[in-house]
Amino acid sequence: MSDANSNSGSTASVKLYGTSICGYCAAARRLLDSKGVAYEDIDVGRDPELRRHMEQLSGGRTVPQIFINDKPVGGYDDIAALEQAGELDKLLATRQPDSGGI
Ligand SMILES: N[C@@H](CCC(=O)N[C@@H](CS)C(=O)NCC(=O)O)C(=O)O
Repeated sequence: MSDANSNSGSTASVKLYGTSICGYCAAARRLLDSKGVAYEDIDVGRDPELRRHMEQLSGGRTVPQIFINDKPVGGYDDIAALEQAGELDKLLATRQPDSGGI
């Protein structure tokens, strides 16, 4: 059982690291919302240490950074490209394998 996400059945674990004042974050949230997917919205706007953690995990320096099943998939442009390629739904439908925790 996870404290961060409670996956119901067949959906992926999704995390969005972002801020409240970022247009790309808003666009990413809109896209995820349009998919009806639950995600953890982690505000790094007032927490430089958390932002550094995000950068280390993702390898990206901008917000948002999105993770699907703990894999960094990039920012808004990246999930929009996945959507255009018809790949986003597949990723979102993939349930997180039991990772044993990281
Ligand atoms: N291509 C990126 C662009 C993201 C981006 O430029 N985000 C801005 C905030 S809206 C950012 O992080 N700028 C650098 C910074 O704030 O340090 C995406 O689609 O996510």
